[in-house]
Amino acid sequence: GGFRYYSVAASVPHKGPADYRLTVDGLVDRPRAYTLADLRALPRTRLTRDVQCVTGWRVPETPFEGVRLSTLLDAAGVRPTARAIRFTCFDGTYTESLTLDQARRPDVLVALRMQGKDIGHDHGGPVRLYVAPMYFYKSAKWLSGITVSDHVRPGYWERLGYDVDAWVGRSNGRTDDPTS
Ligand SMILES: Nc1nc2c(c(=O)[nH]1)N[C@H]1C(S)=C(S)[C@@H](COP(=O)(O)O)O[C@H]1N2
Ligand SMILES: [Mo]
Repeated sequence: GGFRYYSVAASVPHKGPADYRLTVDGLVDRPRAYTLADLRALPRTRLTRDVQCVTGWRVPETPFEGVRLSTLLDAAGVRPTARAIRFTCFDGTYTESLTLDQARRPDVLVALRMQGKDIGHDHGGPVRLYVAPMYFYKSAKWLSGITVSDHVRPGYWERLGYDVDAWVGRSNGRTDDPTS
């Protein structure tokens, strides 16, 4: 459907309702591990935007559905010294980052559905991050950890040169023209 399958890990375990967990920890008052059922019980947000990979491919008007990251952060009680979020994945390798202000945007989701279906394994299911206003490398697949911290630690591709602030059209040397 226009997507390319990307994984920096050679193989990724499959996880589902029985063994999936998403931990929220770090500079929070109430650390927690969510099951898939816990996440599915929370209020949902639906967003339809173009998906844009920094290498040029793009999938127009892709619906995503999930829980706002800000909902999980509010539930955890973010401490005043917090400035950033680090995301980890159960592929054991990929990481991502956001500033706390970016993470609180209403268009940043802990996504459970994509293209009208539960997110399949290849697209990072059962749960991936979805950072709608940024290039798709920010949208970490197989999300397993959200750690609140006092500084941004650049993620996997960011240590290899991609911009940490990955706004579509305004980063990585790109213009607003999706074909350029
Ligand atoms: N865990 C993990 N998440 C990841 C990646 C990855 O290699 N591993 N690749 C990123 C990049 S560069 C892109 S373009 C998208 C690709 O998502 P897709 O495989 O669903 O098309 O996932 C992002 N999230
Ligand atoms: Mo990408």
